[in-house]
Amino acid sequence: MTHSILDNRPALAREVADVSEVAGYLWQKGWAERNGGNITVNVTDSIDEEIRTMLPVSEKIPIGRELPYLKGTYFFCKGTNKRMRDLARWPMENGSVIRILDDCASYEIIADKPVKPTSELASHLSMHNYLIGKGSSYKAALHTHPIDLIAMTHHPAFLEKDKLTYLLWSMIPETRAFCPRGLGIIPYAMPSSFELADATLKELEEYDVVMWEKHGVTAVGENIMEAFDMVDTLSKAAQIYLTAKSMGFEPEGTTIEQMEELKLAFNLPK
Ligand code: 2HA
Ligand code: ZN
Repeated sequence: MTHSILDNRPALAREVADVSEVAGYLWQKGWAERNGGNITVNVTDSIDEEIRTMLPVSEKIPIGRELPYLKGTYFFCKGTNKRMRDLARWPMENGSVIRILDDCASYEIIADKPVKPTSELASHLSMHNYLIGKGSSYKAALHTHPIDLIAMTHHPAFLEKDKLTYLLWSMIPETRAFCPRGLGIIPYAMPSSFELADATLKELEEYDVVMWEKHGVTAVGENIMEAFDMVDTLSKAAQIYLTAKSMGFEPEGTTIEQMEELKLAFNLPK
């Protein structure tokens, strides 16, 4: 019988179970080819004293930058080069808990196995650092590769600020209500780069979901389900647009007046 740090820790086990559930959805949606996409969740609130003093299963690993608000925090992270569909079934073999060390610039891995975190760790941890710094209650960051939304970023017209936001909002009212801050656009940048991480942070000031041009979507939320729901809602709107186009017409979209009405009814920010 092998032991897991999830044993007798229902709160942490629940966090990891939610990540596995979302990982399965990402695979089923066709958004997670091979090792595509990554998830990190700030699980510090579910960490007990025993884990705080637990010996790591890795060396100290540099993050590559200093992130002052992350001192003493813990994250569950998908492993680099691991598949979402495997994370769904065997979360502790395809993901791990990391402890950010007191220098705020390095981390170590805590049981069960020394699974090294995602290649996008720098951008994920930078996002968490930013969120904690501004007092946000958001704990989850999701990066995934939705086919429809990525396809749209291959058209320059859709890369103009808020063009996609209004188009997708106008496809079905739920999009406006459940993705109320819209969709930020980040010009193409090298995957895993600090350039991409910093551009993402800047857009998070205004949006909860950002498109990485010709690459994917990154979303932050209170928890992983919420982050997933926002991307799912946007992808649904994109599907409606594409379905109308494939039927040979330009979808009409809800009017500015109808959107204003929703804004008032739901008390939306934009
Ligand atoms: O983790 O999606 O952007 C694989 C990726 C990198
Ligand atoms: Zn990616």
